[in-house]
Amino acid sequence: MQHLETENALRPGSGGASSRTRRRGARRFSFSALDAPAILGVLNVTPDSFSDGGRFLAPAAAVTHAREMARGGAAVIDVGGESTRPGARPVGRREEVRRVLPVIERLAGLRPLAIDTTKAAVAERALAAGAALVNDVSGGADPGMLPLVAERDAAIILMHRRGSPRTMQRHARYRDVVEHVKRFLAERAEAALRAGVRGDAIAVDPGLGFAKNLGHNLALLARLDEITALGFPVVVGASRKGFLGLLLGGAPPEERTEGTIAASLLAIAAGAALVRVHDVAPMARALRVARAIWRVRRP
Ligand code: HH2
Repeated sequence: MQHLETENALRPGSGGASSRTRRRGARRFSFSALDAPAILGVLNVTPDSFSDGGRFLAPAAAVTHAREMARGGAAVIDVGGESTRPGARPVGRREEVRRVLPVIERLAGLRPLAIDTTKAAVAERALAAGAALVNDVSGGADPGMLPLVAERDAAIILMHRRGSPRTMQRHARYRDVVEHVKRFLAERAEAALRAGVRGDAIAVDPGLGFAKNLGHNLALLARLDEITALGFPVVVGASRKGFLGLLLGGAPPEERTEGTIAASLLAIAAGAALVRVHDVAPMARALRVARAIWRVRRP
């Protein structure tokens, strides 16, 4: 599996910043070079994440967990220093950098690293320290984010959400959630291309649980093919989310692994390229079985 490409491997016509503006020798991430479908392992370096808050706040614990996820089958590790759960308190830029930077520095080279942030200033430090992707749950809302990603020749995951973690559940109202999310993601991907981000460095994500109720989450999963039809790799993050708890009679986050795997596999069957999960090893085992079956059906 090859994740990182050299400058020379850029496919002609894939768009992006001119080679003059790219940092020389920068290692690059291409979604097209991923052995998709693949797993994005979640590493929350936070005290308050909804399912694993506080477990990986110490850098040593975070690094150990990242290594476990890499061994378990994660193709990419997603490092985050700010919880986005409904009601979460915002974290200042300095504190976010303080949490993630030591971890990114120690993990550089293990797997391609994503920095899960909405702040361009945090992304800048993380990219300089070795991250190759930005995972932006705001879809690149910070005016500095898309130009930064283009200038650093990095990759970006553009997610749909409405409002902030404190207000988002108030915004869970749509005439047609799939149409709305699709239009938003198409517009943000266009904005990324216009800013100079390479075409094969852009992925989109419907943002399960972000200003979405149970019906919205199910509609997005059931009609995911409408999102994959945009032509960009699709990332899906169902892992341990509240809607799974609702479907499982109020099961707490630690009892949502099977639900996560079911939702993630169905997302992959509908064309998702990456699934973002906490429980990497069980997900990877399920994916191996599914892949064996799909290989026979579609050689
Ligand atoms: N979900 C969460 C955080 N980042 N990124 C993408 N691309 N897609 C998602 O669905 C997504 C995401 C929320 O999950 P988690 O990181 O486990 O919780 P918290 O935000 O409380 O840290």
